[in-house]
Amino acid sequence: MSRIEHAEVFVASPARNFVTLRITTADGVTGHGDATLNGRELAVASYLRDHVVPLLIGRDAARIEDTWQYLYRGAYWRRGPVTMTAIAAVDTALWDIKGKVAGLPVYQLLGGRCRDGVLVYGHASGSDVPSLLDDVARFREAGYRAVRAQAAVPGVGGTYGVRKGAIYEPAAASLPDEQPWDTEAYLRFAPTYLRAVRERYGFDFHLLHDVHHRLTPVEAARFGKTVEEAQLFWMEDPTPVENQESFRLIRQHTTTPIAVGEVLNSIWDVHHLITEQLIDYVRTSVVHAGGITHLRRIFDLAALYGIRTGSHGATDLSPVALAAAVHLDLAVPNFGIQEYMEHAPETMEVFRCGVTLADGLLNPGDAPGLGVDYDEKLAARFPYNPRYLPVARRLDGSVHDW
Ligand code: GCO
Ligand code: MG
Repeated sequence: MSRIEHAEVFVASPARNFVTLRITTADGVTGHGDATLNGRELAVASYLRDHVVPLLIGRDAARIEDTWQYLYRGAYWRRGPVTMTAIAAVDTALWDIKGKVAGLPVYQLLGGRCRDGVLVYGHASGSDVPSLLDDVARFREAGYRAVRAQAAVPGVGGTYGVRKGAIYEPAAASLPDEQPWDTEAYLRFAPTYLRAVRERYGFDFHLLHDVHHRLTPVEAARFGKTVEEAQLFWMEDPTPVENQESFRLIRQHTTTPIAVGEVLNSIWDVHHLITEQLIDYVRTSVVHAGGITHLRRIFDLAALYGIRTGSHGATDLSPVALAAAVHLDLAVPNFGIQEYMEHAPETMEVFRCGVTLADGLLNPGDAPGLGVDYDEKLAARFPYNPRYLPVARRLDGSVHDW
C-alpha cells in the first residue's frame, strides 16, 4: 500500500490562470490533477487546501473510488462546480499515480484503446464572414477533420467564441467586461455564415457551432431548423440547461444534433437529458464533472441511450485536463469528438504534456500515468492574475446568459 504523504495546490498564470493539484505518495510517486474553474479559481484552491488536503494525508493512494465516495458523500454538501472541480483534481491525480505505479498509460487501465486516435474539432472564428472563411481554411489545411465556426455578430461588440489574438481568451482583468447581446441580430446572421462555410468548402468535414446558452427553447428550435441544410455535427448549448425538460421542445422541431454539458458537474445534472434522449452529445469534462471516475460513469449512462461524448476542452482547462480527457476518449466505446484549443507557449512550458496532434487526431503517448509534468519553479514566475468572464446585457440593459 502506498500512502499519500502530501498534496500541494499551485495557482499560477502562465498566459492564463490555472489551479493544479499535486499528490505525492510515501514512495515518492506524484500525480497531477487540474482544478481550474475560470474566474473562480481561488474558491477551488481554498476548497482543496483548507478542506480536502487534510483528509488526503495518510490515505491509500490506490483507493480511487473509495476516495471519490469519501469526498463526495463525506462532505454532506453535494454537487456544484467548486466541489466537483476539487474532487476531480484529486481523482485525476490518483489515476495518474495508479498509472505510474503500474507502469501503464491511464487509457490502458480504463480498458485499452477503442480507436486509433481522438477526433478533435478546432475553433475557427472571424470578425466578419471573409475572415471566418479564411480561418476555416487554415484549420482544414492543418489537417483538422472537424471545425467549429463562430463570427462576430455585426453591431454586437465582443461576441463570445471570436478570437482576438493567437489564443482565445474571454476572461478579462479587474471587473467583468460587459458585452451587448441582440438575439434577433444573431438569429439573422449566424445561419448565413454557416451556409457560407458549406458553400465555399463543401461537406467533407464536420462543422460545429456553439450557441453558448443564448437562446430560449423556441428560439433554439427555430435556429436548429434554419441551419439544417448546413448539416451541423452539433449545435452546442442552444439554451440554458438548468431546466433539462426544455430540450424536449427543441428536439420536437429540429434534426440538428444537440450537445450540452460544459457547465454541468454531475451525472444527476444530465440524467433526464440522457435517459429521455433529449441530446446527442454529452460535453461534461474531466475537470468540472468529478474526474475520470465520475465522467466514465456519465459516459456509460450515455452509451445505454446511444448518446456520444464531446468533452469541453477550451484553453481554460489545463493540459492536465486535456491529457486526462484524451486517455478516457481513447477507451470509451461511445466517444464522439473532443474539443481542442491550442494553449499559449508559456502554458506548454509549465505543463510538459505528451499529447500530440496528427491528421486531426489526438494521442496521449505511452508514458505511464497521464504523461504530463508540472514545472512548479517555472510556474512560480507567473503569479495569479485575477480575471473574470464577461457578462452579457440585452439591448435594454438587462442581464442575459453569457
Ligand atoms: C467552449 C466554451 C468556452 C467557455 C469557457 C468558459 O469552448 O465551448 O463555451 O470557450 O466559454 O470555457 O470558461
Ligand atoms: Mg461552449
